[in-house]
Amino acid sequence: MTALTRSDRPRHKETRPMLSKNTLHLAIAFLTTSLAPLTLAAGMADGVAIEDAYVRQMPPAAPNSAAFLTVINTTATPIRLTGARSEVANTVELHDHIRDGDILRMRRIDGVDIPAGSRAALAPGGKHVMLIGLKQPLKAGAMVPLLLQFSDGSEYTVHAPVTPIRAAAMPGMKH
Ligand SMILES: [Cu+2]
Repeated sequence: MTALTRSDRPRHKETRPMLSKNTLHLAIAFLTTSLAPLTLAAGMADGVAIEDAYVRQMPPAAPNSAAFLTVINTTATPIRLTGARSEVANTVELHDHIRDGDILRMRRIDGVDIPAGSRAALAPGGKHVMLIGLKQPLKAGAMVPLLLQFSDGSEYTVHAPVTPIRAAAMPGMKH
């Protein structure tokens, strides 16, 4: 299971209270109240979970990479992954592969539907989270924060380890 935190849009803006003597008790009060919903979400009380998230390690000069993960929806309503962000890349898009002769080409997609009580795997050769314009080379084992956005406005942050995968698993990576 991947470490998971949830934050709704209005909450996502990070606040970092200064811990001076005068404000320490206020800061403690803030932390006590703000941690409660995060703890709840980490237990996936709302029935959505992200599993097996990882980012493909690339050669140092590679401009792009991709993240893979499985979204699990145990709720009674369909959900839709509509976007993602990460601080490691200039642009993050949802992609799928289409077969073009012998080549699998990638194209941008608007979202990934996860039916009620179902799961959707974003895996090599299929749908993936494209990390375009890496700001620095991704080192194996490093944890990449990935913010996943859903159509109901909810957002999840997963930390995906950078993992080498076999070249054969990613045929014809072409846009
Ligand atoms: Cu792609």
